[in-house]
Amino acid sequence: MVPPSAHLVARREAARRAFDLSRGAVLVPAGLPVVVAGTDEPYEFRVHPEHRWLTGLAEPGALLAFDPGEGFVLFFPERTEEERVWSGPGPDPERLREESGLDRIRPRAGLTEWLGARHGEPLAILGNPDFLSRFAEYDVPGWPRLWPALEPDLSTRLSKVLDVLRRRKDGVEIALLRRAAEISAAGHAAAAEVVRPGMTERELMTEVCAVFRRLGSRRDAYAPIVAGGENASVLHFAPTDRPFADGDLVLVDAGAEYGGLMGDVTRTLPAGGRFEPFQRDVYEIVLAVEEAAIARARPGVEYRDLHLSACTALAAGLVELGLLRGNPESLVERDAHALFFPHGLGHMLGLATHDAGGYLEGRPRSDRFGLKWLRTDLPLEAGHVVTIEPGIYFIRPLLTNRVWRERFREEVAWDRVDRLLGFGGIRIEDDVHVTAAGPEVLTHAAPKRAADLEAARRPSE
Ligand SMILES: [Mn+2]
Repeated sequence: MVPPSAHLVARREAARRAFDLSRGAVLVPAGLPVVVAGTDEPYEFRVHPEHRWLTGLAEPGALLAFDPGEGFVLFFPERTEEERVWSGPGPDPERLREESGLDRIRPRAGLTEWLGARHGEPLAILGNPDFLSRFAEYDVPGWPRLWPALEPDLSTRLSKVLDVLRRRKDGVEIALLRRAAEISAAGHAAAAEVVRPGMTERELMTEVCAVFRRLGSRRDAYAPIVAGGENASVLHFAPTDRPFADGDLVLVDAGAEYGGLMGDVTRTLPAGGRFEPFQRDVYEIVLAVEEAAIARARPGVEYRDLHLSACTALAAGLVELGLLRGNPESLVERDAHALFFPHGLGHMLGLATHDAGGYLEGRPRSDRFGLKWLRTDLPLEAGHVVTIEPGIYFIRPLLTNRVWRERFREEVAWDRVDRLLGFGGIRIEDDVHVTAAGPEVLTHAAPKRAADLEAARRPSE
């Protein structure tokens, strides 16, 4: 039988080889709880993804340590009597050993000695950098004397090594991502059934997140976006008590976390159960662009090319709608499409919603208006999991900006655009596992064809 921690042993072995250290030491702190200022209440603890990827654990205050001679050691916090009175016994070393597959599990009180024995060696700190300011809370009060010279270049190099390793998801991650995606899709399917005029953004968010919790997700992957009407033109809109009007489109971007892995799904729904003709025209353009990009998400394809093809297809759609004028390729070269689609086509998905490793080494981010918010620029490989999320929005701060209006005087039908400033926006987003056999859409169970969304709407009692 394969032990449940075999994949973690394999990850650490891959990291050990890729670190390629003949001397020196590495610390990977999990992170400490952060207290809300002015209260004695901590924010919900989120373990650093590098610590979780290497250990499978999410124990506040733990540190993974490594040196090429001894290998990996986990230092865990032992609780004081007072902590045991208020918060229970704390982590059990036997459970940590089983879950992580690590042989060396030691109380954190031994960390000072471990560091002292390696004094003078190059040291890298990965994981949560809170160690550098909160070393005393990690039981290393003598840190400033113990380690006067840190090697930031080594830390940067090793952190990039982990970014590269984390790109290709292993079997356990794929299984958890599938489940996170299924749960996320179920929440969106429920939203399509219950959305209606008079319901507020926060009420709809509650319906979606209740499905996530019931299906075993412990928390949301990110702060949910639920936006009715013009609010949907704000890319990261936080839901309010505003009720939906009958003709509103409602953009829902919400995902469940499962086993530390993230789901990330967006659907845009007609609040009244039917798309109006112009809404439907825009919707069909975005959907066709999304499906075409998904179909092309295969090993060897440059994500940036997927993004640029999507931009060209969106520009062609906007020309058809009479909102842009000209040849779609030249419109994209001039970034005119970015007035309506300013963000990137998507991102890597994993232990973080915007996961590590999105840019290939040596590729800088562009400062072009149409590319600067692209989060992914690398050739896709089997085992990558990415989102595909095109959209068309009517974003007031962009579309009323005099500089843009002057620069794109000829390309944009401004009189028509001005009448659409209250439209909001449409985004459609799925999570895609890239495989040699073709794209696996992990979130396929969330309906997205216009007719399916209209049919999903439960009749009002
Ligand atoms: Mn996303």
